[in-house]
Amino acid sequence: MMTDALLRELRTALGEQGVLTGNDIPARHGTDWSGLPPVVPVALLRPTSTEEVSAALRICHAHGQSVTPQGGLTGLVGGARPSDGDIALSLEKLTGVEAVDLQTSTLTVRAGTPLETVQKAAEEAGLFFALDIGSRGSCTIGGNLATNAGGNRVLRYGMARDLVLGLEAVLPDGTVLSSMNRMVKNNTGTDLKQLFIGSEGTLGVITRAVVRLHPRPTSGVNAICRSPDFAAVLGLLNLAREALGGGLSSFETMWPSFYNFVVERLPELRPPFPAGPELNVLIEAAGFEPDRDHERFEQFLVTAFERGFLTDAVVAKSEQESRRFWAVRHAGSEYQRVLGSITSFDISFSNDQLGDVVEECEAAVKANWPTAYALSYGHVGDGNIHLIVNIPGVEVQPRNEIADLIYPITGKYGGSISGEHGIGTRKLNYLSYSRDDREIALMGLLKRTIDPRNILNPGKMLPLDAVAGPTGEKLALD
Ligand code: FAD
Ligand code: LAC
Ligand code: ZN
Repeated sequence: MMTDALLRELRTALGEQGVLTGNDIPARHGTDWSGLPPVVPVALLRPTSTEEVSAALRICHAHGQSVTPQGGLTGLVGGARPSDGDIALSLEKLTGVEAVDLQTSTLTVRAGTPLETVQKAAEEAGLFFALDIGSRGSCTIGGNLATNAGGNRVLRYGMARDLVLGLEAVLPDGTVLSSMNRMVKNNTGTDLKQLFIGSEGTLGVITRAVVRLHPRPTSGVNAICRSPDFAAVLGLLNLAREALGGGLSSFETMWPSFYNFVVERLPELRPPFPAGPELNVLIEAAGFEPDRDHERFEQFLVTAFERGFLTDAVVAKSEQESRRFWAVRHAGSEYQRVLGSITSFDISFSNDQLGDVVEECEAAVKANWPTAYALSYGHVGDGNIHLIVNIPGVEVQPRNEIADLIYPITGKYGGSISGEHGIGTRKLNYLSYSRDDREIALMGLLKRTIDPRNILNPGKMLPLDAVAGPTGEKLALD
């Protein structure tokens, strides 16, 4: 519980501006993009340095006060939404690119910096930061690492995890762990930074990072292709890998359910094809030989057409048109506005299963709610799809019933209940579809070891009973 003494100590450490309470706390700190109702934190901390983050956590730890780390609040699973009685610790004042190093192709950045700022800083230095997601303007690099974000270019450059060389994090008791490594190779024991990447702010607060940059491509081609069925989409993917090689950077697929909804309900996005039964694939290729890259892409399309992998294709003729294609692909971010409350999924599989999975999931939803929308799209190159469900005219969407249809299908195919968005609180009850008892027990043991007072983002990512133990029998080998 927050006491006057705790508040006083925090104000001494962070200054008046660093600790907001009551009506001074901006409403947006109550929740994230999960659609969960807001919970006003008991205080909002806005540290401006690693030392202040450390001081704040040391004080909260001593008082047994729970803390929710917050980045750009674009998370989709409730990870940054405070629980009752939590203090929110926002990284919004810990911003800025500290250095771009051309020799090592690395960039050193503070955790609260928006992703788009990092991308621009790399670009200004003539290099390229490959992580890219639809929320780039608002999400922060710290949040991207805490969630191990995926996005549009995983196919070529990997997840956020693959783009990090060094990390600084503050442990729940205030200890600063600084591994601001710029080396590519460093096999000196357990890679500790990976503990914090993807653990959703439950093991430490990320304060700084060293990220990898890549050479900046000098040519880019974006096209939307129409494929008659999912087998053709897989054929198209294999051919794209073969024909475009390392140049292939995105392979995003929109099933007819998703695409036709955009055509009918969001015509202002000007999708290039009319509604139809085909699948639509947004392909991005980026290279270093502008003339030859375009030629190679054209040849790839011709071969794909000859082999029946596509029936039509539109290649963007300008930057503006490329952006328009991507806006169609990112139309999912408009769905809450158009449909109201939605239930969304972020499931992943080996990519050859996606055709059957989508068919089964959409059919299961329709069988229960014949008028429902079940809209499928996603990162087929990575085996990761998003499914958006809405039952029209129903004010309180039956989220649990919908989840109880989709997650068993995910389990049946041996898939993951989260390809990229994480567990937060939204998916806590379903973790066991993707992780067995021993895995969950080991995660609990890690949490207890690093955060014995359970003050950092408690109740997120791991069910509380897994954190409380016991672990003995569950971890014992047969
Ligand atoms: P927040 O939402 O503030 O926090 C997310 C989690 O990280 C919380 O658990 C929080 O406690 C923790 N956290 C935040 N900062 C820190 C820190 N410094 N240290 C420790 N823990 C921290 N995600 C994808 O993976 N791929 C996509 O393609 C994608 N597209 C999106 C498109 C839209 C339109 C939207 C709204 C979201 C999308 N997302 C996507 C989800 C979201 O943007 C990502 O999860 C993003 O990485 C979250 O960053 P954030 O700064 O907003 O974090
Ligand atoms: C996307 C987000 C929702 O891929 O992950 O659009
Ligand atoms: Zn996604």
